[in-house]
Amino acid sequence: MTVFKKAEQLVSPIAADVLEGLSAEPKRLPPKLFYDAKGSQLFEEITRTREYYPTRTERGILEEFAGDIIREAGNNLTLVELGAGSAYKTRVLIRAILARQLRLEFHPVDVSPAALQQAVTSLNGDFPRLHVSPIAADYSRHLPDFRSRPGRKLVLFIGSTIGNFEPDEAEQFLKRVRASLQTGDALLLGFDMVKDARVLHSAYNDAARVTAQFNKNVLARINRELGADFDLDEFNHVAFWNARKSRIEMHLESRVDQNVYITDLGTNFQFSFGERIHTENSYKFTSSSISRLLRQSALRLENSWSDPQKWFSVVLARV
Ligand code: AVJ
Repeated sequence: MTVFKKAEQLVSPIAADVLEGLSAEPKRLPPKLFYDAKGSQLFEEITRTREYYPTRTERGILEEFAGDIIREAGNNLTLVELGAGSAYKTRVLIRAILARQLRLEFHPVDVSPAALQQAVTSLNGDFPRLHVSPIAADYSRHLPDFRSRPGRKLVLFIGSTIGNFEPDEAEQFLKRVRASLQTGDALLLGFDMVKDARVLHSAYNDAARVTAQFNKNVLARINRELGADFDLDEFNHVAFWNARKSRIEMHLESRVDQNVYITDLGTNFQFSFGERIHTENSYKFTSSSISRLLRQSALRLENSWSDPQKWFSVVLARV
């Protein structure tokens, strides 16, 4: 396994992000902090709620159109996936590729060596003609250079993860991905689309309150990893559709005036009644905002596939 990693760290790797975010005005915490073991499990649980449509909608599109998508992508593919993603969605694409070529090299790129190891073990067992070469890296900071590797690259960035980036960050990120590829290589991107505000609202305010638990888990994680004393009952889960910015916002709102001490930072943080910590933006797209983003990133939009309600789009872009 190729591992890109800084030297041994004495403090928790989340310390700097927490200090910076909670010292900012307004307070914020980056959404990548959601995904410790517990948070990843809660996200999986969210995808199974009745209200959260994106995962099952994208899965349906991939199941229906995998053959078309792979034919469009080209011959002699080498597959790269940024972020663990749901192994199931990747499997659908791997199966479609192996129906057209004898062997496939697959590079999952993820920060978590544990997630990568799991992917290697299960995929190798199920696809004898697949060779998995995992790359442990934080792809938002460091992208491996794929230009020297053989075959036409198909880079997967599915699950609408791109929706977590600010519009200018999404553009910078796609430009960097493009720079790690060669002319003729392809990207497969998943975009959650703008739709009825009630549908969007419910997806982030499920009745079983799994999303609320997922949001609050970031505080539980800070308690566990940095020795903080957040009382999860003293914060409300707040999620709403911001139409002007075309995004769902998630926040944690303090129910009282309170102080929280974080031992590993040696610092007290003050929260007033009603004060919010901004924990996530999940941007929603239109066909024109997708076209604009790809154009600005110097990528060619080659084809796209949707569900009948047009709630989600899977887009093939060409370098
Ligand atoms: C994994 C970023 C696509 O934005 O819908 C789910 C994360 N947050 N419920 C999304 C999430 C709240 C999810 N993404």
